[in-house]
Amino acid sequence: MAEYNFSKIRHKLEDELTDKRFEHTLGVAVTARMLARIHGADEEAAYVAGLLHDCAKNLSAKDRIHLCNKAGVEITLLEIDNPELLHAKAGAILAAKEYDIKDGDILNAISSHTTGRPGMSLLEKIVFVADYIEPGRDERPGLKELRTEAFNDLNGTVLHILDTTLKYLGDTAKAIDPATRETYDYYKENGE
Ligand code: DGI
Ligand code: FE
Ligand code: FE
Repeated sequence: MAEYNFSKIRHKLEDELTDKRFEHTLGVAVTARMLARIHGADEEAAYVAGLLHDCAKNLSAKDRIHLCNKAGVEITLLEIDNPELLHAKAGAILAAKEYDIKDGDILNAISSHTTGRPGMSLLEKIVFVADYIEPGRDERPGLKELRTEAFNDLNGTVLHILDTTLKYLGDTAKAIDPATRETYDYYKENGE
């Protein structure tokens, strides 16, 4: 028997998310699965992590903060001011609690998918990249090139996405999470 009940997870997500977010979720899951095949990661883990990466997207800021506090997950003042960021950490908690995910690598991939983090695992990079390039995305800069690069050079793609995100955040005067900056610096310095 397969390790994960994909259709049960999909149905629950369909109930929890808006139609648009659910479509995005399916796009990320399939993209993550293809990237996993190309780059030699576990395809089922990538698919499940892709499905669940935005599972907390419909929660209120209050509920996200509450979930993190209850689980003992540290949150920063910047995250409280920009609770959009917290759907990643809250998502990992929800995935463990509501979707019975025990694999720490999958939970990390959900938790790090918005800002990235220094020293990401292969699976984490795959979900981080898939979130940006899935076929339903049309609003983000550099997509055409990144979609090709992602299948050739995953580490380069991570760096380019972070570079673009930092520029975008600078343009919109949104607060830059230190995690986004640290992840960029790390991949610029280390390459992988
Ligand atoms: O949840 P998605 O829309 O699929 O994508 P995501 O999890 O990458 O979240 C995207 C949002 O996160 C986007 O509006 C930019 C924002 N974001 C990413 N890094 C930072 C950030 N927002 C702030 N304030 N600071 C960051 O460093
Ligand atoms: Fe997200
Ligand atoms: Fe997403």
